[in-house]
Amino acid sequence: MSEIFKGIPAIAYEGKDSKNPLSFKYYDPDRVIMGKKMSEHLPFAMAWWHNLGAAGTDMFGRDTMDKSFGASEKATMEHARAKVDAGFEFMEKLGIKYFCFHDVDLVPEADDINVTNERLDEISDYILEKMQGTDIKCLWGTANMFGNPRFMNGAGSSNSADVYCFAAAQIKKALDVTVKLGGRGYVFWGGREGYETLLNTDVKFEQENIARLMRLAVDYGRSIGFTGDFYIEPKPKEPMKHQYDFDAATAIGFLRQYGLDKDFKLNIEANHATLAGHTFQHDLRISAINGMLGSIDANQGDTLLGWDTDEFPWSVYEATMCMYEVLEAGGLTGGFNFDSKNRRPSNTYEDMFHGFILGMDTFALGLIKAAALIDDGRIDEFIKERYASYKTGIGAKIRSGNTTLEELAAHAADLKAPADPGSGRQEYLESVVNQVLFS
Ligand code: XUL
Ligand code: CO
Repeated sequence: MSEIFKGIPAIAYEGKDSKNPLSFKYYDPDRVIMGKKMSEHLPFAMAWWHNLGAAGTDMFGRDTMDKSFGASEKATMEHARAKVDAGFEFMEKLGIKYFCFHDVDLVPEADDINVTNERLDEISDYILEKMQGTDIKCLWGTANMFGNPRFMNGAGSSNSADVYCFAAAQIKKALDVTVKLGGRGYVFWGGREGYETLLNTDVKFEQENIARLMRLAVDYGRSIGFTGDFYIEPKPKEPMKHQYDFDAATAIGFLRQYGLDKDFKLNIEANHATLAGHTFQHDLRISAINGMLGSIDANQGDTLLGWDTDEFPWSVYEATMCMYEVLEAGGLTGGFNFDSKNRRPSNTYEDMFHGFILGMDTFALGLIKAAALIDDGRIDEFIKERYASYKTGIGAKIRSGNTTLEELAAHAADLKAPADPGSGRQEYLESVVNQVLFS
């Protein structure tokens, strides 16, 4: 098989002073941070759809990039195999150890689902073959239940029982392929699970159906030996006006309501959190404190645009606060999937590498700086001290649950005037972050 990314060498760590665009400045896989190698803290993954599929098309213009990878015609099995070849060469050159896929990223979808499934068998055999002799693994798989017109009214939330069965069929096959490839996780992103108008929607009915489909997926997955985590990937909108898995808190409530919280965690995507009106860090924190921080779709949005731009992450502030949450949570069971794509005008093979180098270096720097913030200790210490009034006296009674409303009221009556809760010191804390980041 001939080289696809000709002239692009294996990308090595050269350090922060290197001017070589095809080198890592911060991602040094064997460097140990807080007792673990960088490569273990940061199980990076390649998203099949963006990296091997997306070719720059937007609402106003067609492809700007050539992602045929040498195949004579796109959307053929020849092209599907060329994508596998390109994907493995790409991951090996970057030292990426994981990939993520939707069923229809791997093969062109046929009109007949049985034909699509045969194609998936063929391509997963080929992927398995390519995995032999490498240490590349599958992070997670998923079914695309949003692209085909049959899903226009939803998949698990569809008004049509037949469409619901097609969703089930795709999930079953995507789980088969995920298990075959040894995937760590399985994702549900409900792109069409929501509504355009409440005038035609029975929300309770739809949510019950989605939960049932997830339960059936868990039961089937466990029956074929899938021991990994299922994930919900929250997103508030786009493509639907309102999506049920709006944000981490909403998805956690849903999972608990339907008894799915033992099998599911969350896959938090930076750009989805910001679309929900949160910071990336917020949705990570909410997931972590509920024991549900599973995996991350690493990207970033644009504050000037109100949609999901899936940019390669380059904000070191965001990556640092992300890694701070991940370190404090004790790590991920999943990994960091670059659900990120090159900008339309960045249309060469080299740009594909620049995107990943940027993303990997940004998270490596975030990891280094988050560890430094924790080591510095001022932030953690400040937070601990801020709640010191709960350590003794009436505060300790509140925390232990050993009090009554009357007792608290009597305490307040004795005090007569409100006590001074103390400064929040936000500006000071922000300056600590800057000092750690730029020293
Ligand atoms: C869409 C998105 C998806 C999921 C997988 O916004 O993030 O690509 O990650 O379906
Ligand atoms: Co995503």
